[in-house]
Amino acid sequence: LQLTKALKNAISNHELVVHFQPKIDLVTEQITGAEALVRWLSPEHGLVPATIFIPLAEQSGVITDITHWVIEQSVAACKQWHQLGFNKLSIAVNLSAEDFKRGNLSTHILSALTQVNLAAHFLELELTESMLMDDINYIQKQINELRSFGISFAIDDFGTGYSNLGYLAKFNVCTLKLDRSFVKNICHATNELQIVKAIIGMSKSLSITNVAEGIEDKATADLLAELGCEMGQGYFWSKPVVQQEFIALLVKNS
Ligand code: G
Ligand code: G
Ligand code: NA
Ligand code: MN
Repeated sequence: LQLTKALKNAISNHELVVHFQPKIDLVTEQITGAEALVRWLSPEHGLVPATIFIPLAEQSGVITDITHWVIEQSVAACKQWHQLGFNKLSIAVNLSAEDFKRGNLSTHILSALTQVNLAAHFLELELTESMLMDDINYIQKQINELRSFGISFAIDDFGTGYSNLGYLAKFNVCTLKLDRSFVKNICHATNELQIVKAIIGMSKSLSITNVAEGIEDKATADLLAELGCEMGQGYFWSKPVVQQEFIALLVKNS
């Protein structure tokens, strides 16, 4: 309860920071974009993990403001990369189901893009499988609208939800992010390897791009590249970092 109260003032008190984790092309090893991950440094409670405060934000409704703020920060950061010459990079932002329950998500996204003059196709929105399950029509309508503006969508943590594969046909997703619970074991566990192989195979036949999450070593990165996975993310390259550090990574990587 105390935490929820403190969270309500976190934006106006400048306690939130967006970190960026690079997404890597597994063939060229170039940075192709980043995922935005919000951090809360509370003066009273210290660094509160997102796994703790995002659910609180969802329950209390503060998530709407947090999402809008994260999107504004993220498109501004992406615009800055472009201005520095890294003008192909994209930015991915996580959404909560709650974000679709107020009517003005797409208005906010469009105005954030307009404000910094960034083309919509540089923004990708990450959804979880469960979000496509409940209230399917309601959310699908907004997804279709956002898609008509050129925004792309990724399914996050793929394989850990109920995996009703019907939505893959219905939603025409561009990207599946392989959950790190599978990815971390592929070099040692046959079952995980076969699951990842099957997801990559299915994705190829549906023209869906794969991003493997949670890559922590070279052997895993190499094996995924060999299996035909296009992109990767993980501590092997970088943890999520602040904008200045991310720009330093871009310079080093170029
Ligand atoms: O990096 P990390 O431990 O913070 O992420 C933990 C969880 O919090 C992940 O599931 C991630 O998707 C979620 N998360 C991080 N940032 C955001 C955000 O800006 N919005 C939403 N909805 N979830 C986020
Ligand atoms: O949005 P999502 O649920 O995918 O959030 C990604 C989570 O995974 C975040 O908490 C992020 O900090 C974390 N993460 C990113 N790369 C790695 C990694 O290589 N290993 C581990 N253990 N976690 C990672
Ligand atoms: Na994510
Ligand atoms: Mn994930």
